[in-house]
Amino acid sequence: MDAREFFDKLWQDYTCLTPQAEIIYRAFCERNGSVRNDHVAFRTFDISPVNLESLEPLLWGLGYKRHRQYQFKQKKLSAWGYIHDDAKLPLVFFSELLVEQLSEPAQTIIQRLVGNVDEQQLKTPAVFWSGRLWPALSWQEYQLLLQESEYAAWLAALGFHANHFTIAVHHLAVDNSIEKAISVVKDCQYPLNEAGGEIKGEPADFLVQASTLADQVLMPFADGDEHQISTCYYEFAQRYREEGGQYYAGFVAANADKIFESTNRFQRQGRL
Ligand code: OOG
Ligand code: NI
Repeated sequence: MDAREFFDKLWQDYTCLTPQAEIIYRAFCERNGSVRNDHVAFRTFDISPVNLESLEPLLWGLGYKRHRQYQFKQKKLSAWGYIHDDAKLPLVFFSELLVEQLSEPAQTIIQRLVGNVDEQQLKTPAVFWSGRLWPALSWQEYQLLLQESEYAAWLAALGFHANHFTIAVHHLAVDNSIEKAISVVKDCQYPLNEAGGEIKGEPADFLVQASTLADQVLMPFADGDEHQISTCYYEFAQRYREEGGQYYAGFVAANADKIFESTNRFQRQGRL
């Protein structure tokens, strides 16, 4: 599978879970002619065989290489940014949850889930849209994870998907500032992630970002109940050129820390 096919398939899976992305994408296409994807993000647990180090060779196979590492102490996450020689291809942000830092009960749940993974399924890049590779957890287990790590609950319930795609605002013909991009999203009537303010970062960071709040889906849990949970969101990134004239190709940990909150459904309920 080449990188283009990879991102086409990834987008299909992502928009199934995230109908807002298709609608917002179309609105931007209509106004700007074409829309480029700045980056996609993936989430995983730092437990073999699904940890970042085990899965990233699949990214090497697509032509990506490691760029820079990021740490999120409070969220108990570690991440890498990846770049490709073909500048037309999106960047990749791949994070993993440091499971040992969670409570024993949370660790036990996650170990059980990961124990169900069939390693055969981790051999092709299709794993990145393979969804849950373990049985549904109970609503009670979901709640336990949610109390400690919203990321853990999201990943346990949904499994592997692109967590988001990102419109490269700096490449847009018309809506080429984060403010203009935000106004298009508001016209589509999708709520934005307001954690840390609508706009994350400053031009001095070479990257300013905004994101929607994740869509919601009715998800069946192991005990037979169905509950609304957050799926995925859409992001908007405006990059600035560095001294050499090239666009900044990294991420900004302080921004990312707030972007992660886009899947936090308590924000939607005005409780965050
Ligand atoms: C990733 C959040 C960070 C960025 O652009 O800084 C991020 C996630 O929610 O998994 O995407
Ligand atoms: Ni992002």
